[in-house]
Amino acid sequence: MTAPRADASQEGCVNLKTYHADSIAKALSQIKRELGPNAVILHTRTYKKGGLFGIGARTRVEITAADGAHAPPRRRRRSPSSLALQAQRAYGASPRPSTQPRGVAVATLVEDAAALSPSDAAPSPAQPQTSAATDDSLAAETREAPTDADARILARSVVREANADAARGALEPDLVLRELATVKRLVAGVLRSNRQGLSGPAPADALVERYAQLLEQEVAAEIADEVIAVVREDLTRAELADEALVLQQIRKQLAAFIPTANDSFANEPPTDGRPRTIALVGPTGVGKTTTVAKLASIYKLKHGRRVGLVTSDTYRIAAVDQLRTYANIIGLPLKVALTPREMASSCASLASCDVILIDTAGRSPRDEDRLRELRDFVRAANPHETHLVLSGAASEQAMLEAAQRFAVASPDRLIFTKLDEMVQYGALVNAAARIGKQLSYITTGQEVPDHLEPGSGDRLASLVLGGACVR
Ligand SMILES: Nc1nc2c(ncn2[C@@H]2O[C@H](COP(=O)(O)OP(=O)(O)OP(=O)(O)O)[C@@H](O)[C@H]2O)c(=O)[nH]1
Ligand SMILES: [Mg+2]
Repeated sequence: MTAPRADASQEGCVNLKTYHADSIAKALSQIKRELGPNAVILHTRTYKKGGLFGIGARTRVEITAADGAHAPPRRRRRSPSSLALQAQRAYGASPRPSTQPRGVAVATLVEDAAALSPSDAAPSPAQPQTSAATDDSLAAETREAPTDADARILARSVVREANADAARGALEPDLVLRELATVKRLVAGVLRSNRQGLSGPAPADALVERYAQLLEQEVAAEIADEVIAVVREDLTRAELADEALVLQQIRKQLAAFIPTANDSFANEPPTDGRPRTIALVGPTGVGKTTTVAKLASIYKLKHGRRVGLVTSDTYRIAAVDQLRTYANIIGLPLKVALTPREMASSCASLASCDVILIDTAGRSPRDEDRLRELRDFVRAANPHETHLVLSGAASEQAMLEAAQRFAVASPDRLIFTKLDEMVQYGALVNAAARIGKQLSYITTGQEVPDHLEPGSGDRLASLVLGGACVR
């Protein structure tokens, strides 16, 4: 066992210190001794030290903390408002008022950690929770005892670091699980300590489990917080003890963050008398052509519509052949448009169809010339629906960047593909909430037409909460 080590650093008047220890409990204990019970945790991570070629290396915990006198102020939790508004606030153009890092008061966590492994934590008399924050306007709220939000901040930090370490291969899977278990217990401890005076069993265990699950699935912290807060407020204590009900409510609140089209395979013809014209745009290789084939097949074989296909993808060798193969199998007319003018005439020539599906060439989100060209093709088709196709196998950042760049083509719907290749589904919720376009379809595999479903917030929320991808 190695004694905890602290590296002090002064940033302006803020007393910041980084502690290294064998366990969270030891580090928290030392932080409390040196920085006082109001110290705040700003960052945590785990890493390996020592050993030879990785053999026998010890796992160490690094925690950066500031003394309570300079703790970033806590904000009062927002009163619940419409979830759409909350999503916009979480991700919209106007950022939240404060993006300051926030910390978690140490005292309660030390006691929780001590309860987990008594030998690790130094004995510490119970101390009243007060804040030394000097901002008068916030003084009242910062004098509150540590809240669920504090525990969640620590949980988020540890889960984020553990996920990042795991992604880099720096952590063994069982260590990640142990970290997560510790976090769950810490969060549960704080939730329980805030419920002092209430009799009966702690009702929030199901909520704690689900909160940790949302974080593990990489649901954005703002969304996870909001979901948990709303469910906690909506349900009575007795209802919070009902795991099935908690799960159902969390799914409902999470689903509310995902705008959904609700008009997949719509029956009514468009009011302008033209065939329902549907274009798919998106980055290369995300599954546009396959999805066009799935849609065409379902429209024709399941809904009995007359379907026509147009492709403007003449860049990739064999791209036309790929769609032609599907057109021949399903028995559909296919037009090839080399220019925007040909796109318009191709659509006009399919006027007797009920539905026209347009496949476009995949474009790099960074290729502005090609994106403008794509925009001209789409404009010439004048579609009723333009679906941005994004692969769930891509990172959330890549999805958001693609959404930004493909805005030139004015998409009004969103299709997520390749859900069968995903391990964590939180990025889909985050991206859907932030992009703000209606989710029209999801695809869950390569098979035409089986692996396509209408977009559903409830379905994505179920995946996040452990549902099966392929039905
Ligand atoms: N696992 C999985 N693979 C899929 C899915 N949808 C499409 N694919 C596969 O992804 C690959 C690319 O699909 P395409 O339909 O050619 O993609 P695209 O967007 O048209 O590609 P470009 O035209 O080159 O931009 C193919 O191997 C498809 O079988 C899906 O939902 N899951
Ligand atoms: Mg294609």
